[in-house]
Amino acid sequence: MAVILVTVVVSVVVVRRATLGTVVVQEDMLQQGDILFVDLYEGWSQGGYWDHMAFYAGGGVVEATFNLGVCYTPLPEFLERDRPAGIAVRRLKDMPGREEIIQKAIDYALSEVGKPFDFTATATIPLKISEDRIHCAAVVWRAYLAAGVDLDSNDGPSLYPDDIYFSPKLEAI
Ligand SMILES: [Ca+2]
Repeated sequence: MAVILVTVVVSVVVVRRATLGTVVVQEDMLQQGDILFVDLYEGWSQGGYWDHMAFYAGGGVVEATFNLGVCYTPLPEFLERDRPAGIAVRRLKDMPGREEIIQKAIDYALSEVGKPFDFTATATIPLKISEDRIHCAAVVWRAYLAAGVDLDSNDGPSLYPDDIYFSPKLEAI
């Protein structure tokens, strides 16, 4: 029984790692509107694989952290801070009006800078109902929603980074 259990657990871990591949991020591979997902090795997310995520606005990311709220962080600083974290990048698929959608999302994300952190993300379940307090997944979700694109792949009142990662409207780069 123990052997079976261990085999199952190992299989699950292998599948997760194989499925959610990470990349070495360099600025010249990114486009504005890309979404960066961060897997911290000692990550605290209990609701999925990814612990943190951010919106690439060109030169840096708009992100929400529990100590700064919504902020703009230069890309090198963002990449260096959590090293050696695993990072994946996803991008809005080709769709009608894609350029306008991304521009609206950028404008909205930047307009969110300065808002306080939504502690539902660290307390229990990251909710998406607050417009005044924003957590990391909500930064990205609200930006694209303002442009008419809902990236929450499973709907509901909660919003984990994984919910957005698995959106069929995004593709890996
Ligand atoms: Ca959801």
